[in-house]
Amino acid sequence: MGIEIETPITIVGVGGLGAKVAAQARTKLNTRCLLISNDKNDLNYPDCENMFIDVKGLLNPSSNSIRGAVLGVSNEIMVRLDGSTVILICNLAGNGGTGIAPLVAKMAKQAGKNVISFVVMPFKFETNKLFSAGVSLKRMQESSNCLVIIDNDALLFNNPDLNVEDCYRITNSALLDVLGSLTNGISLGEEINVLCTSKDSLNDAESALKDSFKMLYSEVDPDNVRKAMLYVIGGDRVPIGVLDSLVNNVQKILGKNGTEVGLSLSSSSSNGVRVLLMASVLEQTKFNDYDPLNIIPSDSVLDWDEIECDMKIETSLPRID
Ligand SMILES: Nc1nc2c(ncn2[C@@H]2O[C@H](COP(=O)(O)OP(=O)(O)OP(=O)(O)O)[C@@H](O)[C@H]2O)c(=O)[nH]1
Ligand SMILES: [Mg+2]
Repeated sequence: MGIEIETPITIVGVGGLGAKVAAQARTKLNTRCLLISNDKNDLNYPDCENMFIDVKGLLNPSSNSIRGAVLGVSNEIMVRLDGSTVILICNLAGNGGTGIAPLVAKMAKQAGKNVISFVVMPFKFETNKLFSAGVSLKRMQESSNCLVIIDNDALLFNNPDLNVEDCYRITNSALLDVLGSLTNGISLGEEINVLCTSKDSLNDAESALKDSFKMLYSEVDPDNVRKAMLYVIGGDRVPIGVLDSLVNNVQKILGKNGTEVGLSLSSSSSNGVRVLLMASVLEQTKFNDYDPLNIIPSDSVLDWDEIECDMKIETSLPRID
């Protein structure tokens, strides 16, 4: 069963990508929006509240330093996480996202909110980011009632001809399409949800679905999928027979273990059609391998409960020597 989202909602956008997508989602969901970043340039969106994380004296702060600064203003963040539900949008491919988002998710959970998190994972070639993204993802999962993951790498792997800008546009629209569908009564799975998308504006819905399947296969074992949701953007122009065959194909491929398949249609301003496939899985995804220590259960890791961070301690005590 999908989860119902209680209102009032606060959308929280973390970092550059989080702020960009959250500001657009705010218009779709017509709700309060709070942007949090250690970069002032991310916070220039009208109609959104801002919170600047000041990592004093550092030009290129690490995630741990950003976390230290977040802890310094945690009371203020708690006060601003208003309402019953927090929808958190972040990028785990950047220091801002990995630094701020797991802490905000944890605070929201501790304050008894329903936490719905949308996260973007790095390209595989960003090798220095994979470990940190993997650890942060695990923390986000622990603090979220529902987690939606979109993987830059899976999109690029299947579409190596795309440039980075196109890739960003496609993943960001997929996130916004799913966020927008919430107002049409479409629900999300309680587990980990892997969001896959076709390239934009294909003329053929069936090849768009193939694109999304390719992305899915590079992220999860299809046998682990518990629930699947097909979003056809521009679907109001697709013949009903084609829609029927799309759902049947998903059912044939993923429905072996009684997997439920749902369909959501929405209109599109462009001529083509895009097909998104959201798969709800219980545990195992390719992201588990980003952190080699994942094989150790978290309750056996001594310092797992406290998130690692660097604190700058300012003291006016005189030196004794
Ligand atoms: N899908 C998608 N990925 C993005 C976007 N912007 C950045 N990324 C990914 O995030 C990585 C880091 O880019 P940044 O520009 O630092 O992203 P950011 O959201 O500002 O990250 P922080 O400032 O660290 O929160 C990129 O290499 C991409 O992997 C975007 O608009 N869409
Ligand atoms: Mg940034």
